[in-house]
Amino acid sequence: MPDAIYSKIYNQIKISKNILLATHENPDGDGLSSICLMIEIIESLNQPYSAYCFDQPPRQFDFLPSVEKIISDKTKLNMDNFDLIIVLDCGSSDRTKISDEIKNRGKSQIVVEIDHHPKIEDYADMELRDPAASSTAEILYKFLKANKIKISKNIANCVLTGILTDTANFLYPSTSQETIQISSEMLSKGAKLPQIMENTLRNKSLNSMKIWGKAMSRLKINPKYNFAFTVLTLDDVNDNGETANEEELEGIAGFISNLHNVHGVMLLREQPDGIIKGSLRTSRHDVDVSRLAQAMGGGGHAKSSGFKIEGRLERAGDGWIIV
Ligand SMILES: [Mn+2]
Repeated sequence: MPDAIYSKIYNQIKISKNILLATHENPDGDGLSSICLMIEIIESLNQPYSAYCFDQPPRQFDFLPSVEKIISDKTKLNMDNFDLIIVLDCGSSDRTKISDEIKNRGKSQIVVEIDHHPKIEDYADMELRDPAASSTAEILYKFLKANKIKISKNIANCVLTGILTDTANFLYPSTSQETIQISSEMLSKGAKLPQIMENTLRNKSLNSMKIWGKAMSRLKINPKYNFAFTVLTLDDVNDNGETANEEELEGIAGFISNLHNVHGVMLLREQPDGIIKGSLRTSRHDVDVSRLAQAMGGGGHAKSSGFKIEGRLERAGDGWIIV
């Protein structure tokens, strides 16, 4: 990445009068850490800003600095007031749920995109993208270094949380030597590893453990494609009158990708709005599940991607069909 883009974006932040930070719907640890890290930078510059996410951050991320400042009520934003919009960790602008406002922006409004997903859409005026980076947090680390911004304890916590959650604690092949080096440096800067682990990994309720169990017990391997499949219906998720949060269910596909000797895994999960969410994972270097996700109208990374389709899941013999 040429160094100029780092300072160009930093200068734009410094000269802007009102900044909007945004990340994707159903926010994950990387998207939220990236927003919180940018808040640290912007507050230290005393710049006015707002932070927006379509869905409220899951409570497990309450430990992130300033996460309570992220608003989910779009009516509280006057989009015309922002002269700089920074979109973090979004493969496409649709995932911000303010893509109309972004695409139809005024002439004096600048959009900056900072992301590690492969490029599928050109909507930003300035783009800081590195698909080889483990996480958006890892890209922001380089942004901090290039601009000689002091890494406080809060910032170190954000970088480490983003890296750990997006690599499943260094499990995914996106983990590079540099990822580990950066993480080690964040520990020396005061990042609280036990607190991050406690909140992001050891956070499962009894109810969500049982749901995970259901997904495991239904696993089947399709011998033709050597691909493993499983499903979760709405009834499975709401069984005990308790609903597991998105983040708790999100990890299931990652876990079943530990299955030995398959090309990949797919989890189909019914959502309350009549949509089925498909999550694809592979731990093989020679398989790119994002191509399958794209064929289904979705997207994502080579090792971790997803799609959404309308419908419901119904039992058919010893399998399942989408109706
Ligand atoms: Mn990410």
